[in-house]
Amino acid sequence: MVRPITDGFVPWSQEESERYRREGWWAGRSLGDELWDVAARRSEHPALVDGDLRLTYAELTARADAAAGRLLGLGLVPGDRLLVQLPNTWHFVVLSLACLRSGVVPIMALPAHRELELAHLAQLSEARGIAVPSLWRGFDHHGLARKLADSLPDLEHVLVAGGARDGSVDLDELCAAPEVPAPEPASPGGGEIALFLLSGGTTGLPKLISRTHQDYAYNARCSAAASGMSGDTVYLAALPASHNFALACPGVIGTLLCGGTVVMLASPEPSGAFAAIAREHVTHTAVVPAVAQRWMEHREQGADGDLSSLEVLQVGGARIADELAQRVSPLLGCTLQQVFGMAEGLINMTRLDDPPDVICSTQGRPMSPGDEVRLVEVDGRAVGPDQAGLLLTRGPYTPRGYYRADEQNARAFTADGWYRSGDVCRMTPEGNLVVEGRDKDLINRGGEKVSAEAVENLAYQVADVREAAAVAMPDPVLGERVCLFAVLRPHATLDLPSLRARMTEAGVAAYMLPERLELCDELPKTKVGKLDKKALRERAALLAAPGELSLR
Ligand code: OOB
Repeated sequence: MVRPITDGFVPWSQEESERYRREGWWAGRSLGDELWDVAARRSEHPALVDGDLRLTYAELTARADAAAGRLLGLGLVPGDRLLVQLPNTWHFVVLSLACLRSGVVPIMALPAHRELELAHLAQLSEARGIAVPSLWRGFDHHGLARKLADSLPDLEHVLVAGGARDGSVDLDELCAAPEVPAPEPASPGGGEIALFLLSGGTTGLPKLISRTHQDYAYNARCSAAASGMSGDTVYLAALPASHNFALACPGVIGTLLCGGTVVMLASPEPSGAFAAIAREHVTHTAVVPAVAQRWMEHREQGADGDLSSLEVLQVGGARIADELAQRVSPLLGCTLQQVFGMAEGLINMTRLDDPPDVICSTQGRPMSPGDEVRLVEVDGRAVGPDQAGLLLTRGPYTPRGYYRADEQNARAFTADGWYRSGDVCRMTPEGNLVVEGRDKDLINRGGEKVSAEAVENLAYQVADVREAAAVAMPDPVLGERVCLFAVLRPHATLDLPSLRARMTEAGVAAYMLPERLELCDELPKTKVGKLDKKALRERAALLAAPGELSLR
C-alpha cells in the first residue's frame, strides 16, 4: 500500500516540468537512488562521523536500508508522514536516509520547536509518527512526544533516540546495523514528495514546504558544485541539520551526493567546532553570521586549533555585515561564501573565485541557470537598474506553493507561479544581489525566523493585553531580536520575565520569546488607522540591546 500525497501539493506547470527535465536539472530519480549509486562507488570511504562513531558508505546505507525496512515493519507505508525532531546526531542522518529510501516522508522540525509548533505540524501533515531525542538540553522531548501522541489520533508511533521507554520505539535499535543485509525497498518516483521543510514565514505557525526527490536532489547537487565539493570534502554540520542550509545547500545531502564525509556536531559553539575541524580535517561548513562572529572573536582571543584544512566557510540565513565579511578570510584562513537562500527554494551564492568585493559585499547570485529572479515595485513593475525592489522567483527547485495552504498561497505566490520572497534586494551591474531589507512581518534573530504575528497572537493568548505588536530590535550580535510593544488592559500588570514564562508555558520555541517588552498607553497608527510598525521599528532601534548571545 502507498499513501500518495496529491492533495495540497501545487505542481509546476507542464511546460516548465518538461524544460527542467530536458535541461537535465530534474533527473527523474529518487534521492535514495542517487545516494545509493554514490555509496556503491564509495563503499569503504567514510560517510558519517559523530563523535567516536564512524560509518563508511557501505555501513551507512546498510543501516539506512535496515531502518527503512523497520519503519515499514511498524506499519508505516510509503507516503506516510513522520515528524522528525532530532538534533545533529548520526540518528538524524540514518533516519532521514531511511525515509528517503522507503518513501516515508519526514517533516524537518527544529530541535527548538515546542508543543504549539509540533502539534500544528503533526495535525497539518497528519503525521503517523514522531522521532525525538529522549532528553535534549534539559528538555524532555520524549514526554512531549507522548503527550502529543495521546492527544492526536493519527500520531501512533513515538520513536526515541537515547533511551526509549513506555512502549516507544527505540531509535538506536531502529537505526542499528542489521545482522543480515536488509532487502532494498521499492524506490519512490523522482516527482514524489521526498520531505517537508518548514517556512520561516510570517504567518502564525510554520507552513509546510513540500520538496520533491528530483528538485531537492538538484538543489543539493547544484549547490555542491557551486561550493567546490568533491569526494574529498569533509562537511561539518554545526547548524541544525534539519534546516535547509545545513541539509542540502549543499550540507549533508550535497556532501553525500559527492561521496564526501559528513561530521555531525551538536552545537556550533567555537571551542567544540574548532576541535572538530582540526580532528576531522573539515573542509566545508556553514554558519549564520552571529556564529561566524563568535568564531572570529574566539580566534582573536588567541584560541588555537588547527583550521588549516578549512577551505570554505558558508555564511547565510541573515545578512552578514560587510566589515565582518572582510575579516573571515584573514582570520580563519578560508574562502567566505555568502549564501542567501530560503526553504522555499532559490539559493544565491557568491562563487569561490569571485573578487573579494563581491564576496564581502553581496549575497551572490542564483546558483542555477534555471532560476528566474525579478525585482519589482509593489505594483509588480520591474525596478530600474541598481534600484532596490521586491524579490520574486521561480525555478526548478522553487515549489509553486505551500502545502495545504490555499489562502497563504494566494498571497505568497503570483498567479503565474512566482514566489514573493518578501526580501528587498538590489542587483549590482554584474548581477549579484544585495539584500537591503525586508517587506515581510518577520524578525530574523540571527538566522532564526520569528513570525511577528505568532508572537502577537501568543501575547493576546497569555497576557491581559489590549494591543500587541512585535518588531525587530537591532542587535550587534544577532542582527535582530524580538521586541514586543504592548498596551495593557486597565489595571493589568506585566513584565518581561512573566511574559516569557507564560509564553514558554504555552509551548512555544524559546527563540520566539520577546527579549524586550515596552508597555505603552497606545500604539502608533497610520493615517488610515493601521498599526504603524515602521514607527515602532524606529522606536525599537533606539532601545538599548540587552542580553548575551545564545548559540543554541
Ligand atoms: C535560510 O532559509 P529560511 O527559510 O530560514 O529563511 C529565508 C529568509 C530569506 O528570505 C531572507 O529573508 C533571509 O532568510 N536570509 C538572508 C540571507 N539568507 C537568508 N538575508 C540576508 N542575507 C542572507 N545571506 O535562511 C537559508 C536557506 C538555505 C541556505 C541559506 C539560508
